[in-house]
Amino acid sequence: MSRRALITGITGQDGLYLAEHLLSEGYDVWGLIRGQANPRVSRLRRHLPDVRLVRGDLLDQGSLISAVEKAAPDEVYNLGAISFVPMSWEQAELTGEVTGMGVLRMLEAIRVCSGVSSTRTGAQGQIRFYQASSSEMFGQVRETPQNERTPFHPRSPYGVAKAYGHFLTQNYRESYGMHAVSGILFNHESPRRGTEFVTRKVTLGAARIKLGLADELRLGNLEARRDWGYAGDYVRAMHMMLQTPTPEDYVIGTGRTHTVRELVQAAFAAAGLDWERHVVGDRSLHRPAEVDLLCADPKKARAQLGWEPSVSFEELIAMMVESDLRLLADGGEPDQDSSWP
Ligand code: NDP
Ligand code: GDR
Repeated sequence: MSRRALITGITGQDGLYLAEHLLSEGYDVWGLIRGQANPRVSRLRRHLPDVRLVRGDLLDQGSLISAVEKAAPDEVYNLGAISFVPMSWEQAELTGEVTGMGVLRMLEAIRVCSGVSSTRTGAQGQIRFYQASSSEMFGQVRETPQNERTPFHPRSPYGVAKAYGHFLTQNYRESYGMHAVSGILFNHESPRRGTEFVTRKVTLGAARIKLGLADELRLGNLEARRDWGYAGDYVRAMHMMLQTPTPEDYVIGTGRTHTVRELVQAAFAAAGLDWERHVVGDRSLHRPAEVDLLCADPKKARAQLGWEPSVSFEELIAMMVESDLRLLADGGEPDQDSSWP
């Protein structure tokens, strides 16, 4: 019988790549979808008709228990979250509920459905759990590069909520013997990245300017540094983490860091443009507290999982610019259903 996976956040960037990867590995893939008429669900159905859908919401404990009962998964990947950092200041409570408490509700759903308690710990054949932890937990970094032992100092309500989910995942592993792991993933991007995140905003902006659809691009802090990799590579790591005999947490990133300015230079150069003629600084896009520098130390993942990134920063940005040029030249709209490459 094929193995079964349940993915929360399946309509997001990572959800789709992970579903594709697990289907290619022979999994029976289930996706948790929320809302009554969520437009992203039709896009998902069209791209991946083989994924089975189950309704539920990370805000609703009962719905998660029902979803786990119905899908009867061997593995649960908790990717659902409010993931846009600036939104977490505007809706801090909601971010805490979805991105933080959502982890508790998902772990509880698994615990209850598996009959695990403080006196009956997990055994062979239990449901394995992956939590989408984030490099945002390192925040104001204590050391560079950051590894699995680097202390956390989150700088946004999003980062704080992710730290809660991270420690809770560890705690359920230690309290109940659950096979629960956290992947501390650094920024990962793709042509499917949401248009609110800086890489996609820049590649789309450069493509619009190149095609004469816009003249300027407004951006916030150009000096922040991030370790940007390709989402397709990172979902392979999620799967690998759940296949190890003992559950452990892993840092996933490239080990290289670039400024937002370098990202802009690379994207505009790929479109054959001079960025300084078009990019305008906008103070209103700066954050109340910034994460200045992130750079992964992925040695543990390389040594224990054999994981390596396959796409360089320059290749990633060129791929995204090319995809956005094609999309806009074909008359596509980035946020519409039909536009997911
Ligand atoms: P996206 O923002 O693209 O996707 C977020 C997903 O969460 C969507 O499918 C959304 O569904 C779902 N979601 C939102 N609210 C709820 C809710 N109340 N109940 C159930 N599902 C909900 O994120 P990514 O794919 O980029 O990231 C996946 C995960 O990895 C997230 O947890 C993110 O925080 C984390 N992460 C991402 C990194 C990155 O660089 N991409 C790096 C490190 C961590 P809907 O369509 O219904 O809105
Ligand atoms: P981040 O990604 O906050 O790292 O979180 P984002 O792409 O939003 O920002 C990266 C950096 O770029 C700077 N920046 C801008 N950002 C946006 N969005 N828009 C702008 O106009 C802009 N100008 C400059 C930001 O200040 C920041 O320093 C992402 C998300 O996917 C999280 O869910 C995930 O956990 C982390 O990556 C790892």
